[in-house]
Amino acid sequence: MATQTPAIETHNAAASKPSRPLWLEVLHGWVTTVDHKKIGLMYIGYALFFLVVAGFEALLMRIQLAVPNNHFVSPQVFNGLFTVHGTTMVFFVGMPILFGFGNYLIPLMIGARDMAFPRLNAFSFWISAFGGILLYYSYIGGSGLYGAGSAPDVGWFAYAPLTSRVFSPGHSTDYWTLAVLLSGVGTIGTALNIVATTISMRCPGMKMSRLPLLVWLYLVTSCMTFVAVGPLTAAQIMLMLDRYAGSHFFDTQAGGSAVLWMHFFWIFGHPEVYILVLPAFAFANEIIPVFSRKAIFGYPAMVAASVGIGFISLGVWAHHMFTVGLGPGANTFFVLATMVISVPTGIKIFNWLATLWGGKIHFTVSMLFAIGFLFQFLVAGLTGIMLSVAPFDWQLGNSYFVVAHFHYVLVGAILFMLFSAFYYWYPKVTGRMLSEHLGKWHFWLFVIGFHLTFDFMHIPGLLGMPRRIYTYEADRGWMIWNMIVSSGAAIQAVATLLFVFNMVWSYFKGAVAGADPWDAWTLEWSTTSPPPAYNFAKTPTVASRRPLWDLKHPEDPDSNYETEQHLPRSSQEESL
Ligand code: HEM
Ligand SMILES: [Cu+2]
Repeated sequence: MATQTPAIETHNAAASKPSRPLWLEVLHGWVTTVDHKKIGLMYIGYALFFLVVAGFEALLMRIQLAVPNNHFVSPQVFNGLFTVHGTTMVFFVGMPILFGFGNYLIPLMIGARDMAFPRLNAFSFWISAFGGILLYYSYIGGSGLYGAGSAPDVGWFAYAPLTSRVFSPGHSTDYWTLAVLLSGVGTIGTALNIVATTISMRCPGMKMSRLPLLVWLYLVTSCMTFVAVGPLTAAQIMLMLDRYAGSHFFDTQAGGSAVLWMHFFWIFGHPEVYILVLPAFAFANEIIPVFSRKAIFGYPAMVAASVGIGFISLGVWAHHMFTVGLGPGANTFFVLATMVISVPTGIKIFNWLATLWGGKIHFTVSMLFAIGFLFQFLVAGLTGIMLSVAPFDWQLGNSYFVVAHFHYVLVGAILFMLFSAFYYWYPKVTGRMLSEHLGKWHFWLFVIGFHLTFDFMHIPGLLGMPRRIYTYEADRGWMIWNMIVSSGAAIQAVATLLFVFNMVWSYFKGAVAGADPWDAWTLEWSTTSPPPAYNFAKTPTVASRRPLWDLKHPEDPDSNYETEQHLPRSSQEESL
């Protein structure tokens, strides 16, 4: 016995060391992971949690507004609700869930084993997650005008002078500023990773002209993030200096400018809505062709339109400021710039329709949500063009018509496409199918709820109902519409809970998916479901935009729908 080497002893000692309880082992694995798939899932899980929280906040607001002269919540609480609902939905639901999908899918789609900077990836997630916790800590630590513990109540765009120490003497505005600032740092980190991974981690043969469109759109989104988040972060630091270091950047009384904050916020704010919608477009570019059994129509035009949207959307921000008095020159420029953005967006809509045209359409739940997205995004685009006409906006700016418009984009387009993406990629992530039966209930309930809520929300807006009011008189003619809107919101809530139930139930009871349940064509479907930790046993080599399809369907004349020469069939089988 004495003869054993110390190393062996240490090994035995380690073996004999009481191992951690399983739950702790699992927790440790997730908390310390740098694996892009796990980080992607943590982003998605965290965002789903906040979707339920912010959805609940929306429901509370809709209960308050369902009838006139209601006192279900106080004006202060209502101010907190729309501020936290809007901030949460944009920064702690939209951004993390879309970057979560990007994180999970991009390395798999380009044939890589992970993101370029795995530790930066983990850091970006945890700092964004901390931002969300900080925002809700404000309910405990933000000592506002109403004593200890109050939510930020300055609206999601936090206009000056509402954010000054005079109007917001407590810390709730500081928690809003720091929460959003940290989420910005995390977003920049993730965007950096996406750009570096896409440029430097592609497998052999994956030229930029063969990149899945999803990856192209995340590349554009990430570049926009670099440009858009900086000005907001700078403005937030200026705000903190105004609040604690005696500067007067946004204090009009002391030579500063409240309009300066608006410019900084919307230079970020408008590109932000495209940073949210481009990933939704990315999902549509993958899902609509697969369920139409046709390659996407106009791949190069889709790339060009996305890059076009990326650029133009950086130059339209003042359409949020038509009522500020920037003058006819500036207003005219921003009216025209905003209208121009409908050209590349229109190209996308036509290309999706052209892809559907003549296709063998499979109406899976994922496809139903994608078709819903297509219709609703078109409607949202049309009301957007209406609001880009300055005189029209002078009438309807800050009314419920505007609230209906942006929810038509955020819910009707982005949330619909997110649901579609869940039904499409859930089998890859879990190895099981989401129930199509429950999914069809989810879809139709959500469609009915959505249209009751946001179609009818336009009407009180046209009848003069301003946004952010916590109640209204009975003689305004807004009651019936608000009742319909609120009942629609309740139906959306039920549909969303049904979706959450389907996600949990299918994880244990769903049909086994196999590697490629949809007969798709991008590389993530060439791995097992779920994919192994190392993604690919051997780095694949691709020779077209639809590597997997070409392998499975050599008979398809549409196969290799790319002009370039590609590898002879045998080496392909061997390479994949
Ligand atoms: C799904 C159902 C939803 C309902 C019923 C809903 C309802 C509402 C309501 C009632 C308001 C307050 C309007 C006001 O008083 O001015 C609001 C504001 C807002 N919502 Fe939603 N919302 C929903 C989803 C979303 C989603 C998915 C997003 C973003 C991804 C979002 C982003 C916003 C923003 C940014 C505001 C403005 C907050 C502010 O004025 O500061 N909402 N929403
Ligand atoms: Cu805008």
